[in-house]
Amino acid sequence: MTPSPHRLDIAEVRLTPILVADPPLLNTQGVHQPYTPRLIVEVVTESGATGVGETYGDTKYLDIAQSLAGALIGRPVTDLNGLPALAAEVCGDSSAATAAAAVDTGGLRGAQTADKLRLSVLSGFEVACLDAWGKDTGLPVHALLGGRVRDRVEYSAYLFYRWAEHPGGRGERDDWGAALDPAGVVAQARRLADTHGFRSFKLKGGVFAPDQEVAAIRALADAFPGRPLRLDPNGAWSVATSLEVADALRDVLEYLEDPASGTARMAEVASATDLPLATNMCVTTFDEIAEAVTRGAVQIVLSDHHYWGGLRNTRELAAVCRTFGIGLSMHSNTHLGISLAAMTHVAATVPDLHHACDSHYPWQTEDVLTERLAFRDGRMDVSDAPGLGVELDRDRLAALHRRWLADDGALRDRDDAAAMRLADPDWVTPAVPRW
Ligand code: GKR
Ligand code: MG
Repeated sequence: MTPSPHRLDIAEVRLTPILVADPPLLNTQGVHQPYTPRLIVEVVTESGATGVGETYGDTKYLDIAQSLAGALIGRPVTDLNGLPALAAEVCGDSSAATAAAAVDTGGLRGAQTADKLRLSVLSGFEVACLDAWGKDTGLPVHALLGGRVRDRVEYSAYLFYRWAEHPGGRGERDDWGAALDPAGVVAQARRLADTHGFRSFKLKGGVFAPDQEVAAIRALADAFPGRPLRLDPNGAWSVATSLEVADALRDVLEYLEDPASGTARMAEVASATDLPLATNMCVTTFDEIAEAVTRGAVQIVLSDHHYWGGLRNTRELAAVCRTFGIGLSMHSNTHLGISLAAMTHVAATVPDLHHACDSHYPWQTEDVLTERLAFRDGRMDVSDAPGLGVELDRDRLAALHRRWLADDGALRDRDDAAAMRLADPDWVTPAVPRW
């Protein structure tokens, strides 16, 4: 007799948009708002397992998530290969998904297309399905991805120029103070290293004139000799400026991240320097790989399971990178512990992970988990607990959702330029190249 298949059908999908406190971190487009939108996805199986996922919470992502949530009911939680087609079918012509290609002013992730939006939403559902599947079977997510090849995943300290507080004293105040010069950047790096044990440092650049950011990296190199350093101006520089910075820092940088905007400019820079270039802007979908590889535009791709449509696509990206001798690491945007756990599970399964992964997590003082995740010696232990190995704290989730409900809509979409205008009313999103 044929055994009946263990289908694990999805009985319910819950979507909870939240607003999470975010410090006044500066980037080339402006400053972070006091609260940032995230979406928590819960997938409940008929067997009673609940899986959690996390992704962007801006309105354009929420619209897509709502369409997808309804379509998942009654489908097997294990049918991950069916998710992209389902998403295209139910969201393909929704107005949010048809956003024309345009520069994404919030995420600093290069051109934004309907596909990219959909994949980012899909990633939250894929992670929730994997978590539910793991919880039902008692297997960790990394096992569902083929098993871990390392026990711990290394992360880097993510340094930001920042203000002590948000304009007008809005939002929560922390005790980090301002970091607006080399001494401030070094002090921030030291505190992050002392607290979390990070060994690599990435500075978010594109905020001040390049010579000031070169000075900050030099100060870091003096303070932390021999440690891997990176600088990321999010495409704010011209080819000539990128080459000047590459030349000034080639002895201390592990890589230069998105110095110039777009594959063509990156290729020009790459052809004239031997400093490796990394990107989370010009290669963020499979469609963008061929041109970048053909033109030799990037040497390291910074994967991000939100961008690439989930953990399994991240592994496929890793295989493509391996094929072409391109290095792999991980990009991060503002995120909570669910995404950090997901990042850690997939990173644990990728053999050729060449650099410490980025994570914004230390800047997020609020979370929706019962227990905050902790870096040890700059690393996250890979959990062997069922699923992602994290538990939702419903009271915390409800509190952050109440904040979202109470908002008049002003903060429900990330807009770093709008936040900057509260300090500088004449601020407009700078055109690239800015320098
Ligand atoms: O949060 O300000 C920020 C970052 O600039 C983020 O938006 C970028 O996506 O961290 C990212 C990056 O590496 O480009
Ligand atoms: Mg970047």
